[in-house]
Amino acid sequence: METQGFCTESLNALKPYMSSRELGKLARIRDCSLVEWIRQVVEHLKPSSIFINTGSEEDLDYIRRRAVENKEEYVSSYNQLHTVHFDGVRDLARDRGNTKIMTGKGVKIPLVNSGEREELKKEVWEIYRDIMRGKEMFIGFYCFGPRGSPFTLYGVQVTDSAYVVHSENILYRVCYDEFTRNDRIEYMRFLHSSGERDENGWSKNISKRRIYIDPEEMITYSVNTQYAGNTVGLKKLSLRLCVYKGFREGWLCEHMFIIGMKGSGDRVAYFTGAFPAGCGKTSTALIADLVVGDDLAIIRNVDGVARAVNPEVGMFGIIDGVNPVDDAEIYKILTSRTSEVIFANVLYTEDGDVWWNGKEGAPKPGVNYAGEWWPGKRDENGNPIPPSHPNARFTTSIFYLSRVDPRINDPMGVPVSGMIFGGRDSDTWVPVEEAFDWFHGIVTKGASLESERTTAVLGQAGVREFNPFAILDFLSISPGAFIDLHFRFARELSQSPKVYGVNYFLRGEDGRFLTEKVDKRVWLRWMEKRVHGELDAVETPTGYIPIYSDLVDLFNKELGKEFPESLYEKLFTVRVKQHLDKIERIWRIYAEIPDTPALFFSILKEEKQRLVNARNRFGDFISPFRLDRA
Ligand code: SPV
Ligand code: MN
Repeated sequence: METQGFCTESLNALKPYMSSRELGKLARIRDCSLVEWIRQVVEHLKPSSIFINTGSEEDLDYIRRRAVENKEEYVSSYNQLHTVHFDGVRDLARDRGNTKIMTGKGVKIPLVNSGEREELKKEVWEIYRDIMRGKEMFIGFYCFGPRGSPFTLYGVQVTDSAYVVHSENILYRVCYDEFTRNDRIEYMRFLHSSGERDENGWSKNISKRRIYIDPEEMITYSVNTQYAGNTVGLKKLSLRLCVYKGFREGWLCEHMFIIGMKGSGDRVAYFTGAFPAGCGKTSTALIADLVVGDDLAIIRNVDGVARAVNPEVGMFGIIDGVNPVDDAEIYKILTSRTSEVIFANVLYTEDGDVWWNGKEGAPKPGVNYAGEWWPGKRDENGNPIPPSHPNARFTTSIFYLSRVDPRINDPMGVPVSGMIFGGRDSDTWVPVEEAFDWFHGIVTKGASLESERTTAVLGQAGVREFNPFAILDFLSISPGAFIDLHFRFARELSQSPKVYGVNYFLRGEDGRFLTEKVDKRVWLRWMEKRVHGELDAVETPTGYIPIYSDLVDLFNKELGKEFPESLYEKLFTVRVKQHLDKIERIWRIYAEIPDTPALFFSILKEEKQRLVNARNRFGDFISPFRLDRA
């Protein structure tokens, strides 16, 4: 009997691979070029069966069950909604070296790992040949943004990993229905296979791990890997596609959280924030009054206003160190009976419990990211193997957060009052500083972002890694072009967001941190008042900083803490030499990037001149008390 559906020919060819029930689900998809692409993929990868995820409760349950049956996830004996996944001991993080942007012949992108499209395609396609033999293929349809929003992108995931689809069912809105209603949606395609897996369930052929991203065709290829940053298409693979699409169309796709800070009355100011890994991004998001997103933001110009949506509805967060005192809310979610959580690379104990570094009680023997584990276990070099990995993660819904902002579902997003950039910096940036204007902020805060890689030795400044906009790993265009995009974007706005630099990692002469974790709330509160024009500021050569008396008030109101004058002076001293050295480093990097806009260099040059002038007048360390109010 002929198959019924919009795309009969492709569907007929798929018949041998899927049950009539699943074929029926696929037949409702209106875009025939998508169904035809699926046919081509299926005929090449040769899965033994295909499952279509419509997002129904039944389908979501089926995916959860298959993840367990495939030994991709292990269920906690204390909570059926908690499962543990292991990526494999050599597959615990993003693979920078094997992640490449596919480009045309001879095209090189500065600071971005890339390769020629046709060559890479040929290579990865060869690896894919017959790779799903004996395996089930899962196909999921997702929205990358709120339903019915002009911001939203769409994505189709094709994978042999139930864990990947399970993760996506938590992290994104399942939008099968949009694909059955509309044949004109533009969508991203994510093709993934874990490849052959060993007795631990880990991907075997790590030497053939590839993550290739084709921004022109909006397709990503990922193979022989399981770590979500490499496999979950809508997470970081989509980010590169989104950056590229935004670049072409004149809007921003950012590696940023979106938070709200409340002011007097029912006033709320929204901020987006970019921080390299381990610099306080998640903790800032969670300390805010309202959370719209914790990792990604799509920002567009709507009637002259920059507005942001979070394309996600879940969190893929670092679990290492999450404890009941410092991270009470996340801890509660991760130990709640009613929350659905996938734990990755934690310890799965012999009694079926989940344990990570930070969890109450001592770890019992069990299985962890490196196989069987017992207290005191060492690796072949004699180094102790921790019970849970430092990059162990949790995947859970953002809606469990008590401070989630209902406007996360607003198709028009939230207006952005400020953009925050923060890095791990022991000696240069002050705790909070407002840029003179958008262009100054983009150049000296966003594009100049650096972060120290190691802080293991007290007092010793670590190696600084350049990470513009905290997005270097996810750029599909030149950093110069990305800066230019930010310039262009703001020129069309009636008012650009303010730009802030923050630094939670300033150290004193004794090597100790000068600020406490909770102080973030004060810096955020100050920003909220600044964007409403409520507070004056002190003008330094690098931007506007808080006035001492305002911080005394804020520390008192917000945290019930004293804020000594001496601490203010230490925190907000302008460290001229450190700033000049930084400008030197940043200048040298961009001097090698041909498409860096001329405006970038002139703004940096002006900053340098202001610092030199100030040094001539005040010396190398300038107390904020010596500077004038703006
Ligand atoms: C990050 O590293 O920025 C993450 C985790 O959010 S990953 O998915 O690996 O990118
Ligand atoms: Mn991230």
